[in-house]
Amino acid sequence: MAASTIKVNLLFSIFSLCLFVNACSSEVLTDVDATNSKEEQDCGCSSLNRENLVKNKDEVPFDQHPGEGQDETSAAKVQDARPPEHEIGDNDGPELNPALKYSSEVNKNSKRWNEMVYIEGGTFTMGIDRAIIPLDGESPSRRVTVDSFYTDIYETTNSEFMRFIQATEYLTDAERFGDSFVVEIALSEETKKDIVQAVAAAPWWLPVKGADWRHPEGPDSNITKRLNHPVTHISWTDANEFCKWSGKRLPTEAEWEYAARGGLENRLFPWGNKLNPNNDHMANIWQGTFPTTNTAEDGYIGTCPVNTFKPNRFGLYNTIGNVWEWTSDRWSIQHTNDSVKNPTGPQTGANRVKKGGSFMCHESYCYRYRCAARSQNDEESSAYNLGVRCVADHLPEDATEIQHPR
Ligand SMILES: [Ca+2]
Ligand SMILES: [Ca+2]
Repeated sequence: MAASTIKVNLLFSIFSLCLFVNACSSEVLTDVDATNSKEEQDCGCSSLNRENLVKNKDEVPFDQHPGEGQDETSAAKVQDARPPEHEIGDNDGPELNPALKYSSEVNKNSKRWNEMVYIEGGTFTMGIDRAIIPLDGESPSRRVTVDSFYTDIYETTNSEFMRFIQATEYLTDAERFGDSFVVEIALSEETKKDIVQAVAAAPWWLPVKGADWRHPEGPDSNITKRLNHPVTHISWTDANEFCKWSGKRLPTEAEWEYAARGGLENRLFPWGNKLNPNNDHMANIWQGTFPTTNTAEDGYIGTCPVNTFKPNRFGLYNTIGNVWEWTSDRWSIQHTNDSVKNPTGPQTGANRVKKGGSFMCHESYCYRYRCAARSQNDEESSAYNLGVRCVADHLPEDATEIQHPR
């Protein structure tokens, strides 16, 4: 073969190789782009502070407003999206309107949701090595040891929070600022018509005047039939004050994750890796198309009673989903690979870690209903899907200890 032919063949081979590599690179780039866009398609609940508001919600692109420009079916779903009223059960205590009526008599008769379970300390794998949302600092996985503690088995209910307010006359941050964040599809037309601001990064979140723990969907809503649902619209500061008043404290992120994992190592969810084992719904999240249509296949459009769905192996309900839960840790996405004992997070930083995801989480926008997932808000932020679960070093006097079979 002539030298010139060999040279041509060699050049052709190199050219082909380049094409192949380039094609592979493009594929990789496409994947990366897809991953990034998934991250960018955020539910926006970490952006919920009052500084992120744009002045005119109509400046937000038209197609980002849920309910607008939708077909008739979607629009109907949007209109139906307010949580249905739940009938009061035998365990819910007397019918009352907590917005109007506070008396020691009421509290004496209302069911307590104050059960705690003892969590024996131990070492577990915290975080995940192959982060699903890397920007949240889910990785690396690391061995973490926590001491024994008690934890509430339920998210804090409206009725438990009402006891705190009645005893202390504490004013929550949402009440102090006069507003809190609610997702647009949960609002009545009456409430929506006066709102002129939106969250720039997530226009389906609106600041609603008069939204607070007693009025989850704004001034024309109440919690009368939701006393056994998790309290919402409480800031980190409110959550911290409530836990202290209860003789408890906020969990560290490590304690929260240790308890949520229930002794199962390296699983996505508290019950394993499959979201709906045996076609059972295990948590209250979002089914359908976010943010316009929630088909509520799990039974709930909004919050659910705190004892819904199966508890994990430690006896905890709804760690994943229903409402996000505050922790005491400040936010950072840098973690050491080293084994650590009782980590408490960084010493400085404006934001605090929240865990577990909420009824607003959908895989396409906010795949954060996982044990290793995490997000953050500043200490004064409050929202429609953010609550708390307290822990304690010693069992408080009025708490009931539950022995949960493992
Ligand atoms: Ca749901
Ligand atoms: Ca939860």
